[in-house]
Amino acid sequence: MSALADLPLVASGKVREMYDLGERLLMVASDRISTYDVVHPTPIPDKGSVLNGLSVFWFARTGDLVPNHFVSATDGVPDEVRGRAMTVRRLEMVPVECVVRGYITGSGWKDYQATGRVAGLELPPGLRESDRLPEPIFTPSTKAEEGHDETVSFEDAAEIAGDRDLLQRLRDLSLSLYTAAAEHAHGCGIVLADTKFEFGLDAEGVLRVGDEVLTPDSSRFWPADDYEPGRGQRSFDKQFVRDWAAGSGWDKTPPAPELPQDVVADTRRLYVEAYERITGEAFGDWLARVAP
Ligand code: Q0Z
Repeated sequence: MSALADLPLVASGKVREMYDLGERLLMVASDRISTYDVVHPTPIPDKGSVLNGLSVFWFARTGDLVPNHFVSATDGVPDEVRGRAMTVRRLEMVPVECVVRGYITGSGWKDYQATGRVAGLELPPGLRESDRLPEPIFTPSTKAEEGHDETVSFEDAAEIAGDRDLLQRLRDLSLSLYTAAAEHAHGCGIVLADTKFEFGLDAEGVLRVGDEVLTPDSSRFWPADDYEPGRGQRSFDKQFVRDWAAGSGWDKTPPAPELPQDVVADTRRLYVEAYERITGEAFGDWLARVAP
């Protein structure tokens, strides 16, 4: 098995990396954590394995609904990153972020307050922050300059994708993935408020969902037992980091501060709890299942 250091790096994000395996790609999730878009110097042990394990779970669970890029969490995965990496098919990515919102929060809430609409979609009057929407909505976005995504209308996204029929398919697939996942998560005591998918075409022209899916880094997970509309919700995974950051005097500009060990330990527990609630599997069993 090749060592990670010998593989060509093809892309890197704030908290993960992608490597070239020839025919396939290797997607590696790190233990890094960001708040307010800034990565902390302190890792959260096992965060990468939790997120990767969740993506693997969802790819298996939704593969009959929507084809995806997942190949293996073991074959071709270097020993040193087992648990937090998967091999995937290469796709030609569609340059549109496929956001689905079931609840009104974040930038969607801001846009709704200013205009009564999100992504050009008219929403009912009188919604409160964090309210559940009458039905999930597709609010595509595009990568803007500063890495910050900009919500666009369906028509603008269709223009960017270069194909209106393709965007219609992306919308339908995104809504069906979100609906299936939100229903499953709700049964596990987690509100899946919103999420983001990325799609691409494989070598045979088959449309597949790629990237990570339905993780706390690509979605908002809220604990269902303290869900209450009319205010912002606590994040399932980052509540301790954000609470600590708010009381620390950090002004949310880089560099992010080191995290205290109790915040690290509490946050690790929340990630593991998210994995176990969603998958119904002990987190240790996931690690053992993919161990070299
Ligand atoms: C995903 C990203 C990451 C940094 C490219 N199956 C695929 N085929 C071709 N390209 C991609 C995928 Cl998933 C692809 N990204 C996002 C992921 C690190 C950036 F792990 N960029």
